[in-house]
Amino acid sequence: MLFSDDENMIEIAPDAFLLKGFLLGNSKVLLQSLNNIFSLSPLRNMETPGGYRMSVAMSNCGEWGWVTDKTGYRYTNSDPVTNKPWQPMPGIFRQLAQDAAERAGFLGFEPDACLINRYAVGAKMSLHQDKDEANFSQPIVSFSLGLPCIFDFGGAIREAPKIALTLEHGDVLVWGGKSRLNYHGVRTIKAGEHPLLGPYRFNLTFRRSQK
Ligand code: MD6
Ligand code: FE
Repeated sequence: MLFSDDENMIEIAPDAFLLKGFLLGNSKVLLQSLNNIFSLSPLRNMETPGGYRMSVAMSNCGEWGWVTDKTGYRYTNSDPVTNKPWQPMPGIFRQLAQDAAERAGFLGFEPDACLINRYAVGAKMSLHQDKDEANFSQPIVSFSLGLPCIFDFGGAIREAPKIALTLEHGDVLVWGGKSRLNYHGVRTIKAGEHPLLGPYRFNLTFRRSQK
């Protein structure tokens, strides 16, 4: 089903919205752009400051990219694997992210970073806050493609109660304002095969990382 405002936008918390099926109709063009990015800035499993290898493989596009290594989490304007700038953010990515933000009531979203996460079956992302940005005034827009996941959305402290959302191919989450620093995580991806994306879940997270 294609996106229609009223039925498919669910407020999950103050200033946090799930836009069911928002990307349907753009899957193929998104996948083409992703494959182009991966050919130039390959997916890699980065190392956490604690010395663990992440189960999620990552790349970035846009002016700034999120990275982690032994020395910590940060945004860089070049890819540490290739030592070249990150690939530009495709126009269709920016447009869809801005449109989704606007639907959710956030006008003037200007993302300068797009983190691309690829989850193989068995991968997960532990509960965390997104707080490496220099700018919390803009929302985060997050695209889900491929296999579904269960996404835990909590509160401002780690111990706060969580709601479990199923995120499916084509869904977009937009959150900012009062929810911008809420804890969240992705539970272990279950075995499956998506017709377009294979045995993977992809997540694209758009942010304003700099002032
Ligand atoms: C994911 N997403 O969905 C991981 N963070 O794979 C995130 O960590 C995330 O979806 C901030 C805002 C939206 C998100
Ligand atoms: Fe996050």
